[in-house]
Amino acid sequence: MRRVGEAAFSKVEKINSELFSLTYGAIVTQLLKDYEEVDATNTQLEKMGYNIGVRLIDEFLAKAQVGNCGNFGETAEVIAKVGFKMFLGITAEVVGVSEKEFSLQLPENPLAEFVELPEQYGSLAYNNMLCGVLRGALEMVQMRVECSLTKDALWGDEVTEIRVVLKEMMEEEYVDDD
Ligand code: MYR
Repeated sequence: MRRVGEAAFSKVEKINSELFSLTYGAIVTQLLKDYEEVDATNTQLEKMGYNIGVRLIDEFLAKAQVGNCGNFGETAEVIAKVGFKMFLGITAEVVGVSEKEFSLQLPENPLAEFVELPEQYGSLAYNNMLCGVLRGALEMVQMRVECSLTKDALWGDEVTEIRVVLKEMMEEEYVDDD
């Protein structure tokens, strides 16, 4: 039996996780075909993620009801424990926190179930869409960040890891009707 509130949060549980992973794989495969090289595919995955992130933040803020975080470490915990749970059904570990940086480690990764990278795609940042999602979502709450995939289980690392670096706290834009 599921606990109310826990499962109801997770979009991923609404679709079969195998289908989710296969669908993401199909997107990556199509990008590799279209862009014909790994670097351009990595860039495109990040951009697609960014476009998702700028939209997904509204749902996150509406459902998660989190207040303003006091520091970047708190932001990291909110993303790791609430954001990842809400959209991917997993939680991440926060490591290497400082005033302007943190890393998120994913012990498991629903995007990459059953995936193995062929040798010629060794430098493919398969999970780069997640970096873009974080960049897009955080930009909408006035944090301009750079995100990079620093480790990936698909590269033989023990975990998949995303490094997030805060570049700037952006000024909120006010529209003056007068
Ligand atoms: C704050 O620091 O004021 C709180 C803002 C938290 C922003 C959280 C963004 C959540 C993005 C979820 C990403 C899920 C990735 C799959």
